[in-house]
Amino acid sequence: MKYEIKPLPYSYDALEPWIDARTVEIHHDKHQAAYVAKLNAALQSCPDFVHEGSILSLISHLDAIPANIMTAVRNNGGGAYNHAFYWDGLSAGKTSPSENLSLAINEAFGSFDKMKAMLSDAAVNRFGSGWAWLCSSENGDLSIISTPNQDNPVMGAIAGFREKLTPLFTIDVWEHAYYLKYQNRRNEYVENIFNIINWNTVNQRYFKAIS
Ligand code: MN3
Repeated sequence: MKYEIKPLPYSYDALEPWIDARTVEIHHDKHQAAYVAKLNAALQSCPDFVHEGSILSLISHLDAIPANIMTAVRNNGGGAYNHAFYWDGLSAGKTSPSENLSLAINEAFGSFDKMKAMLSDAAVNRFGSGWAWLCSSENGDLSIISTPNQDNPVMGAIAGFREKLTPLFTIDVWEHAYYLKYQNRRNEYVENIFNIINWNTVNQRYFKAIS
């Protein structure tokens, strides 16, 4: 048993012109694929962790992973899961936040534009490589955080989160996510991501987080 890479939910060029086809292809077929392969390699000695559940459940319970492979699972399980989550949160279609989510955004941040500014800041100012996240608590309160490396808010205490947060949307700010098209202009990449957010997916994630 092995974990498989989750196929892209659209063609390589679906996010053009905001994210170019070549970047999507390399990002999914090479970078994401390498995380999945390294996750499988790390778990070779512990096959129970492969057929027991999803990669999400694996990285949500890192304290159950044997110490000698925990860091490999954290980095590569995070890498495998975060990328699938990232792709699912993007699409070229016109979508918008649900009424429920809009209310929560206004309550937490004051307005959609303020949320956008905070999420952009979290993405642009993440030092080095990592991710920016829009998250929900169990009672529906929204927050914005960033994580280093391949950490995900569901990793909990091991990644420094005291509260259980459910990710709703993420921006990958590793250079491989944007370098071919944007080079050093991470801020432009982040600005353009807002043209291709799949709010249908984000709405569903929010609905599930508070159900
Ligand atoms: Mn990436």
